[in-house]
Amino acid sequence: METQKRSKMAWLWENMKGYRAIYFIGILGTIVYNVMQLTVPYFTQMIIDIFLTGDEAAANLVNKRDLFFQLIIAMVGLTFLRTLIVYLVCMDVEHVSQKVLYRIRTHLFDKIERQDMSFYNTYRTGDLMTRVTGDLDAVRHMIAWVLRSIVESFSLLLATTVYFFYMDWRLALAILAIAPFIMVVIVKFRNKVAPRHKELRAKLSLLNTAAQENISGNRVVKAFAREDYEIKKFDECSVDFSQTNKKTALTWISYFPYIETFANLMPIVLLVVGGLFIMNGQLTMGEYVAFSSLIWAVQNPMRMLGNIMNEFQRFSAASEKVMEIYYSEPKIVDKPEALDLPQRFRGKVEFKNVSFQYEDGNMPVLHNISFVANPGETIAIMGETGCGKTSLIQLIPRFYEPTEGEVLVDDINVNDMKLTQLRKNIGLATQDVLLYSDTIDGNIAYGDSSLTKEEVEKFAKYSAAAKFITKMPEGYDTIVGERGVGLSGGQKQRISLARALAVKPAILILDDTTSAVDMETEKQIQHSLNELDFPCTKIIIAQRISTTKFADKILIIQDGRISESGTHEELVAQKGYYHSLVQLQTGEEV
Ligand code: DGT
Ligand code: MG
Repeated sequence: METQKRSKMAWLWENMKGYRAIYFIGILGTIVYNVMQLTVPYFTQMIIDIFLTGDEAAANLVNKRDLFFQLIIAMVGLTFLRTLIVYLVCMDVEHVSQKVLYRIRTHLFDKIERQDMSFYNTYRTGDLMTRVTGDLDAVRHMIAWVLRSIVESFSLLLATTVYFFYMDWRLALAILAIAPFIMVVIVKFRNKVAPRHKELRAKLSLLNTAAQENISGNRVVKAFAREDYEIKKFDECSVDFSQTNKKTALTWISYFPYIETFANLMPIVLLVVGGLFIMNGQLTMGEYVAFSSLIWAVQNPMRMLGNIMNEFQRFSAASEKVMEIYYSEPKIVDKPEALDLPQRFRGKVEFKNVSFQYEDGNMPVLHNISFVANPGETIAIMGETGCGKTSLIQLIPRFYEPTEGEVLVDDINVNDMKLTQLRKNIGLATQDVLLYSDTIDGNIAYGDSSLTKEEVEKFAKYSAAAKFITKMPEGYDTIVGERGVGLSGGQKQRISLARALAVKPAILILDDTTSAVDMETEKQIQHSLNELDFPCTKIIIAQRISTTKFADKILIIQDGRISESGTHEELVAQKGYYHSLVQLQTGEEV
């Protein structure tokens, strides 16, 4: 999709904005220190030719003593300078790579955070975690190591080639004639290793997903005593990953001998051809030594290329995954012409012929739903499990958009509102309660951190949570663990209710929020919901008649359709589903 439009390197380049100049200096430094590698052999060649082997060697040693020492000092000095440059270059590229990593990571998190509900249905947590950790590191490695190594190899190779040709072009040609063979091997290797890295990356994601799901689902595992089963399953993922890893490494190893053989042919060619040239007087001994001491500078880049190719393919596989998220866009966003509605909403909610189907589902879950909740009214929604209640209420804050029909709040289509303004007016207590690893106080004040302690306590009272909170050793400062470990289901529900109330919403939506609390507590909650000190429309999904009885309107949903609607008395009189519920729950004939 979008990912394909921009090449990986262009994407990387784009993200290096602001650091390109200093990265470029690093690359320049890389070229400099590699070219400097030639200085030692160059001076060695001079020393040998002037002071050791030439006809005037003995005389030069006496007459040109100064030159001798100058050459030695220059060699040592340049070596130190070179080391310093290498150090600075490493610092430089590391700095840039960390900055770019930080930039991309922040962008990714931002993207993930702003995604739609459907995004979270598509991507698994473990996979997303892999993208922001392992995959991103491969991107960083590209900047810190791969690119620099490419420049390093090529500049060294190029400088040496030039120097070789400068000394003796025929010998240079003879040695470098081997290079194309190595190139062919490298290209073959690349084609082989690219799919391996894709596979490896997918396996890592599976491994991380398995770990993540087991850690967060540990209670289910324990409850079913499935530890051994899960350990075995994880082990399989782990073995699979390590085997793929081994296969990837073996791919390189299988090509390595060819490259080594060709690379090792170079000194042999030098020995044979160079030897002949010396015998013919075409080559000085100093030049031969220079060739010989620089042969590694041709061999090494050739050897390195395989490694570089390997890392390049790793980057390629990883960056594809990172870019997918990087360029992902939530589908549910503010329209350009979205209305600005900064005032508090009145709280009218209306569904007009709404039908809805999940994008990844194959059947509509809601059919032609129409109802109105006037400001301040209480609407109860009931129905069998899976009939579409949660799906219905999720359309109000526009977590999903209807496939047909309209959802209106204060007579305006929610699609025409700004998401933050719409959602700020809605207090939602979801069916699956998730509390953050924070204090109870922090959890209740999640939607409005400016809340005073007194207000937090007031909302805890509204949701009948104050009593059990004050009984806790640290009261409102008690930290509730990850996912609220340490609290009962009903306690969590009540904190979640307080959290929804604390934003003083114009529309309060409760999805089965009192299902786990006892009848008595529920009654208290009911009472305080009627006594709220701010106007509020309530849409309450519940299973108990005691909760829904006093609603202004009760909607019965069956298979995604409203089958009955009216007040308690009206529905009882209809003698339909609601009537049978009443009989079932009260045990009385009504
Ligand atoms: P509950 O909470 O058990 O009382 O059931 P409801 O009434 O809240 O059911 P709901 O709205 O969660 O699900 C209605 C149908 O939609 C059910 O067949 C499952 C399906 N469904 C729910 N969430 C998703 C989803 O994210 N994707 C897809 N494809 N289907 C979903
Ligand atoms: Mg539900």
